[in-house]
Amino acid sequence: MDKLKILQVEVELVQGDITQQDDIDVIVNAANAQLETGGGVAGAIHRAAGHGLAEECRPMAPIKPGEAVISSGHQLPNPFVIHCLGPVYGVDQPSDALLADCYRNALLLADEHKLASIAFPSISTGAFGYPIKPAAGIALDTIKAIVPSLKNIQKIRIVLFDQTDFETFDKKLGQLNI
Ligand code: AR6
Repeated sequence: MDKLKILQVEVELVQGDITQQDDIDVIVNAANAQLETGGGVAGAIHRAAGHGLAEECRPMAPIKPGEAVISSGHQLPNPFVIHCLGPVYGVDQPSDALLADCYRNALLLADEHKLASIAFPSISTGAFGYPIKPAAGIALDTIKAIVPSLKNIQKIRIVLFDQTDFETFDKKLGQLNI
């Protein structure tokens, strides 16, 4: 299952690159606390957006684990970027609650800005070491719990870079009790 409707919101999974989601209003960055370019998904987003993104973000840094801030998308195809700091697994505690905060805060921030569509990467499961299986469960459970509070968002996409990560999320989506 790679698509599911929860109330008014379509939740979908795709395998691909978060910087190439040109039908989406806001993409989420798995950022570092300083909102600097960094590696992984953050590096890809900053490269695609151009230098203006880091410049705009500088005054908003540092952010804390679980926090989300919004910027414009610069040269990305998306008008906005939401930057979330995921927990470093086993270091920022409780990691599960902090990871859930990322998804919840990003969704609420996008909804406050009256955006209709949002795309997430798998936050914290790269350099920050969060195991993909529990991370997928937290991401999808948090989305399910927050959907009834959303007024504007109609599409939530999760973009998985790796095929195996896609399969893990796909299985969890199939297990979500709607
Ligand atoms: N599109 C979608 N997903 C991607 C892409 C992409 N272009 N590139 C990587 N991924 P990570 P974290 C996946 O390490 O664990 C950075 O250096 C990747 O396969 O980007 O939250 C920051 O500056 C993985 O599943 O984020 C921070 O210091 C997922 O994105 C730190 O890493 C997250 O991997 C954040 O670590």
